This record gives sequence, structure tokens and C-alpha cells, in this order.
Amino acid sequence: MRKIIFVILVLLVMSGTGLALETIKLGVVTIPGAAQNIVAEKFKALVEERSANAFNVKIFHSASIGNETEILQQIQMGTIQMGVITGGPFDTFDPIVRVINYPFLFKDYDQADEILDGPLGNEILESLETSGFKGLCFSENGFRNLTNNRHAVTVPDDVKGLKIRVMSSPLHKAIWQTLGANPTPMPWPIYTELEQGVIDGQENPLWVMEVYKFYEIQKYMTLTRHVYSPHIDVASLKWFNKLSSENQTLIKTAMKDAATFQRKDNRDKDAGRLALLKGKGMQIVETPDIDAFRTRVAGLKDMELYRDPKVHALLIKMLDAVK
Ligand code: EAX
Repeated sequence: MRKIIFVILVLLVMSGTGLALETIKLGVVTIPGAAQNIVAEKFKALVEERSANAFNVKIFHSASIGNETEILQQIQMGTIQMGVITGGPFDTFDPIVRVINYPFLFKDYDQADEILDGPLGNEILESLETSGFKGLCFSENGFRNLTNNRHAVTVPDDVKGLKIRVMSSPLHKAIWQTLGANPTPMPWPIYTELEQGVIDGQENPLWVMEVYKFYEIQKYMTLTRHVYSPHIDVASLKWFNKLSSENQTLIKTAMKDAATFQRKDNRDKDAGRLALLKGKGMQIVETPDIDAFRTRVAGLKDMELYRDPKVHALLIKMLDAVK
């Protein structure tokens, strides 16, 4: 009897230390060094270490398994398990994501953290279950800034007629249309289109201009900080629901810790990045007329994009919470 109990115990311990290796496929569209990759790599290190290698995380980067929309479709189907995805392209899967991409919503990083890590952020994560995703947490792309190759932009009128690449998101398209630009949705990456002049400009956080060397092909940047762009760190709901509750906690906690690590990393590097981009010769408007930009897009909250009652209700709560 003792022997049998011993064998059972050994088997239990073995399953706990995970001799049964399970591979988690995780997709990002960006290259090593990018914000998404920093989250993904940290998550991989934490999960593998904390599970004593019971889980093996395989990162598919540089859009090697498709653009963000395609990665999300594969996660929905369960053919890959996880992704670190920019807020933009997510809003066609669940319009509630438009709430966090609302222009000029968060004043600063602290406020973004407080809201996204609190009950309002949680409402968004939970809502994703209706479209087949387990929303784990938010990491960050950062505050988005406009770059272009035509002229310096200081006021909204300067944006008029600029051909701007936007993410595949009706909201992002609407923002730039409202500002008078000529927005073209395109999936990532976009270096060639910028280089060839198919588009005049784009908008992204500072790290993108450095990591993707946009200073080589974009002359002007304006610190518009028009949208705080989180990543939504997700798993396939089908897959996640099949995990033991212990493993669910492991995955969730590791992603949360990876996100906390990456947000700090991103913020610590901001000042150095600005200096680097100046040094590379970009002309940077650091204090554009933000109030004028904000006023121009203020009507967006009453647009069709936010008409869904659940989405509208959350937007109102969110606008109230950031006052
Ligand atoms: O993270 O598509 C975008 O503009 C994203 O911000 C890009 O993947 C960089």
C-alpha cells in the first residue's frame, strides 16, 4: 500500500513539474527589440522557468504567421494559443476595444495604469470572451505620435491632405479623417510604403521610430500623443479553459509580470529615444497645439463607432474616470 501511494505521489509530482511538455505558440507582428517582443520574451522566460519547462513558449515574430488580424483569427480558432496585439486591429473583433483607443483619453502613464489595471480595464478584458479570447492583461505600445515627410505639423490644419497610414481599425481611420488627413489602413510593417512615398506619414510611439529606423525616411515628427496604445495580451479562450486552474494562474501571472516589466522598460527609454531621433536629424515639434487637436476630435464619442450600448456606456464611464 505504501508503495502504491509512493508511486502515485511520484506521478503527481512529475505531472506538476511537467515532464509532459506543452508548446505555447505566441504570435507578434514586430521584430526583436520591439515593445511586443519584449513582452513576449519576458513571458516566455517566466513561464518556462516557473513551470520548470513544462511549458515551452515558441514566439512567432516579424509577422511570420500573419498580420495582427490574422494572428487574432488563429487564436480564435485555437491553432495558436497566444498573442501580444496592438489595440487598433482588435476593435473589429470587439468594438469595446475602441474605448481604450479613444483619442486623448489618458493624461499620462500613471492614469493609463490605474484605469487599465482596474475594474474598467477588466470590463474590456472580460468582454473579449464573447469573441473567443481570454484577455490576460495590457502591456504597452505607448503614446502615439505623428511623423510625416512633407512638413512640420503644429496645428490640426497642418494635417490637411496628408496621406497617413493607420492601423486596420475604423476608429483610427475616423480620427485622421476628422483631422483632415487622408488615412489609409494598412497592416504592419510599413517601411517600404513610407520609403517609396506611397504614404506621407504614419503614427506610432517613439520606440517604433528608433527600432524600425523611421528617422531614415521620415523628416518630421510631432509629439501629438493622440492615442495611448496598449497591447492586449491574449490567449485562445478554448485553450485557456482546458488548462488546470493552477496553470491558468501561472499563465496569467507570468503575463502580468511581463507586462509590468515591459511598461517600465518602455518608459525608461523614452527620453533617450527622443534625443536619439533628434540626433538622427528628425525635426520634432514637441509642443503642438494639443487643445486644438483634442477639440477637433471631440465629436467622435457620438459617432456610429460607439453606438453599441455596452461600448457607449463604458466610454462614458471611462471619460468620467479620467477627468
Ligand atoms: O507596434 O501597427 C501599428 O501601428 C503598431 O503600432 C505597430 O505594430 C508597432
